[in-house]
Amino acid sequence: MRTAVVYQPAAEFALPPFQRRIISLTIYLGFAALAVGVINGFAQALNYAGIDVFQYYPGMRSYYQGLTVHGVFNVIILTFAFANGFVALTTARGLNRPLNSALLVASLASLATGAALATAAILSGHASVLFTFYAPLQAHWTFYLGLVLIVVSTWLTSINIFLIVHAWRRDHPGERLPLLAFISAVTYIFWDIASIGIAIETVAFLLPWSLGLMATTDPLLDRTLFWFTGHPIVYFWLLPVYISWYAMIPCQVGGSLFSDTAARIVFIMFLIIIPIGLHHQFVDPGISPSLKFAVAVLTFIVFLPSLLTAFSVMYALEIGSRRNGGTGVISWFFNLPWADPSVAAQLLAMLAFMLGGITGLMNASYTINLEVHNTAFVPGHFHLTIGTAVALSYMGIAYWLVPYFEQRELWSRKFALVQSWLYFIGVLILARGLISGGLAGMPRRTAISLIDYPKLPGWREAGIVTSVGGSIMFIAAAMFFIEIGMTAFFGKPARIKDIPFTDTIEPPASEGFFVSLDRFRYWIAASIILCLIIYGPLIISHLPLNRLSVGYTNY
Ligand code: HAS
Ligand code: CU
Repeated sequence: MRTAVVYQPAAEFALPPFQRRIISLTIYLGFAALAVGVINGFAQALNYAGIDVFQYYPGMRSYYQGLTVHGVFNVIILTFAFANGFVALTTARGLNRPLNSALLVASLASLATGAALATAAILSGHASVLFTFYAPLQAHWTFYLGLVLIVVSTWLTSINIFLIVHAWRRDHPGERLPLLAFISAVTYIFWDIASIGIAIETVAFLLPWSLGLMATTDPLLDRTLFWFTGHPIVYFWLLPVYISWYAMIPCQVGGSLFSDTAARIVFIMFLIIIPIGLHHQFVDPGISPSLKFAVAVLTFIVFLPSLLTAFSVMYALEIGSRRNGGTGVISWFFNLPWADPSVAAQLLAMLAFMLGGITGLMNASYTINLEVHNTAFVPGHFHLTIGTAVALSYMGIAYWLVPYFEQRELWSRKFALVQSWLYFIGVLILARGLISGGLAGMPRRTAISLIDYPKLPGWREAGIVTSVGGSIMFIAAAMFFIEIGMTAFFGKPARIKDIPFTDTIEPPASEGFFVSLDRFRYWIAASIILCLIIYGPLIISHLPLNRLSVGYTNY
C-alpha cells in the first residue's frame, strides 16, 4: 500500500495566504543575498586568474572584504533564509496545519534585522573577517550582533515548527508523524543542538570582546566553538535540500520513495552525529591526535546517511522512470523528465554532489587533509557541495516554488533549463581548476592576483580554469534571477493549489523498534551524550581559559 508523506494528501493545503506571503518574503530575502554573494563570487574566481576586479566594485576596499561578502551572504544569509521559509512550509504541509503567524513574522524580522546589521558592518569595511570570523581578527560588534539575530531567527522558526508538531500529535495520539513533517522537524532539532557552539562563541566571547567589555579572548576555544557548529552547519544547508530530494523529487519524476523508515533513519543519523567539527581543526595545536583520529572515524560514519540517500533517491528516480516507460540498467536515467527545469536542476545537483562527497572524504582523511588543508582544494570541494548540491537545488526548487508563491506559471522552461545546465558545466570547470590548483599547493583565501612571490607550476593554468568556470556560473546565476524575476512579475496567472509531495511504497512501521524513531527525546539525548563525549574532555582540558588575544581590527 502506498502511503503519502503528508497528512490529508487529498485535502487542499491549509496554509493561509498571509503565511504564504511571509514565507515567500523570507526566501526572497535569501535570494537577494545570493545575488550580492555571486557578484562577489565572480570577482573571487577572476582573482585566481590574476585579475583584480575588486578595485572597480563600488565600496569594496579589499579582497578580504569581498570574500566576506561572498561567504556571509551565500552561506549564512541565503541558507538560513531558505531553511526558515522552506522547512516551515514543508512542516505545515506535512501536517496540513497553519503555522503561528506572529512567530513567522518575528523570525523574518529577526533575520532581516540581523542581515541588515551584518551587511552594514561588512559593506562599510568594519567586518572583513570572512564567514569563519576567527579571533583575534575582530569585527565591529554590530557584525556579531547581526549573526546572533540571524541565529535567533532559526530558533523562532524551530518553535513554530515544534508547536504545530506538538499540536498535531495531541490531536492524533498514537499515530506516526507524517514523513514530511518528521524530516522537517528533525532538521531543526538537529540545528538547535548544533547552533549552541556558535551561540556561546558570539554571546559569551566575541560580542563582549568587540564591545570592549572584555579585553582579551581565547582564539583556540573560539575556533573550537565555531567548528562545533561550523561542521553541522553544512548539513543545515543540506537537509532542506534532502527534504526536496526525498519527499518532492520522487513525485516530480512520477516515482515513489521506497522506504519511509530508511529516510527517517538518515535524518536521525545526522541528528546524532553532530560533534565532528574537529575535522576542520586537524592542523590546530592543543587538540590531541587521538581525539582527531576519533573524529576522523566519526566523519566516515556520517558519510553513511548521504550514501543511503544516494541509493534511496536513485531508486525513487528509477521507479519513476520505469513507470513512464524507462528501461535498461543505465538508460532509464535518460528517460527521466529532463525537460522539467526543476527536476533537471536537482538531478544535476545530485550528480555534482557525488564529486562533492568524494572530495569530502578526501578532506576527512587525516593525512590527506594535511596536504590539502588551506589550499584551493577545499573551495573546490565546497563549490560542489554548498555551491551546487545545495545552491543548484535551491534554484530547481525555486522553479516550482516561485510559481506557487506568486500563483503564476514559470516564465520560460527552456531558459531555466539552459540556466541549470550552464551552472552545472560552470561549476565542474571551476571545481576542476580549484582542485588541481589545491593539489599544486595553491592557497585558498589568498589574493592571488596581488601576491608578490612567483607562482608555483600549475597555479596559472588552474587559475585560468577556475576563472572560466566561475564566469560561466556567474552568467548562469544572473539567468536564474532573470527567470524568477520574470516569473514573479510577468508569469501567466495560474491556480497552483499545492506543493509537490511523494508517497512511500513501504509504509511507516506501525509496531516494533522503528516506531521509536518518532520519539525525538531518545535521539536528542543520544546526540547530546555524543557531544559531551567528544567535546567535554577537550573543553575541560583547555581550562582555565587561555585569554591571550587582544582584538586585531583591520579597519
Ligand atoms: Fe565538507 C570543508 C568533509 C559534506 C561544505 N565542507 C568544507 C567547507 C565547506 C564544506 C563550506 O573532513 C569549508 C569550510 C571552511 O571554510 O573552512 N564534507 C566533508 C565530508 C562530507 C562533506 C566527509 N561539506 C559537505 C557538505 C557541505 C560541505 C554537504 C555543504 C553543503 N568538508 C569536509 C572536511 C572539511 C570540509 C574534512 C575540512 C577541510 C579543511 O581542511 O579545511 C560528507 O558529508 C559528504 C557525503 C556525501 C556523499 C555523496 C552522496 C551523493 C548523493 C547524490 C546521489 C545522486 C543521485 C543521482 C541520486 C556520500 C546523495 C542519481 C545518479 C545516477 C547516475 C543514477
Ligand atoms: Cu565538516
